[in-house]
Amino acid sequence: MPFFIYKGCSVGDLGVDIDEIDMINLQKGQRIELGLSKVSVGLGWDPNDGSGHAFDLDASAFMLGINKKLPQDEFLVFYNNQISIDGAIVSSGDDIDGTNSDGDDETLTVDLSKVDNRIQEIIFTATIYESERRKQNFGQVHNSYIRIYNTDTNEEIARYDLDEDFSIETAVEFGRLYRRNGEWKFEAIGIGYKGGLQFFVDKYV
Ligand SMILES: [Ca+2]
Ligand SMILES: [Ca+2]
Repeated sequence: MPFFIYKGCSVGDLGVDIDEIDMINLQKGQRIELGLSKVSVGLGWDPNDGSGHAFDLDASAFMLGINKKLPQDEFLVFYNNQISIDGAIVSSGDDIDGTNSDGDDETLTVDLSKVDNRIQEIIFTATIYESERRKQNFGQVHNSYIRIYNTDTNEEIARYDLDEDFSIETAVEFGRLYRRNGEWKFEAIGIGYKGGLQFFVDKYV
């Protein structure tokens, strides 16, 4: 089943032109043992205060099996599927312009105790919707960031400031939760791309 990555009835390009991969060093490869059962990924940004299109950033989660692919489509949590089939990841919903909050505008909450046994890792991404058609990149989106934190204590585990660390990119593979010896760990990935959600769909579906 092909993914329906468009919102509503809008039609634009898919932004699949991946011609450059930019790796940064900040926190890259940082690994942490979580020792907790609930974590949240927050994506925040300021609305466009100038003319032109709204900034519509999207947080997504790809839940992967041992072959690094989704076992089934419903293990992708994104704007058109706001809960994973096992109920482990729930999205707060799609903010289309960054006006939801002065903090996190979109949140993915993960209950690790509910994750399906087939899932070995969970990849988190941030992308700009229709970035190519709207001629946008993270550098234009003030105070844009993605972070992961302990849901119960609000203690931050890792964070990237997207407008500074990925200023010329439009998609970021933020990090991954993965199982090791029955424990969940987190690794910051921090790789930016010029593309959209379709790039990650092509990679993991
Ligand atoms: Ca959004
Ligand atoms: Ca905001």
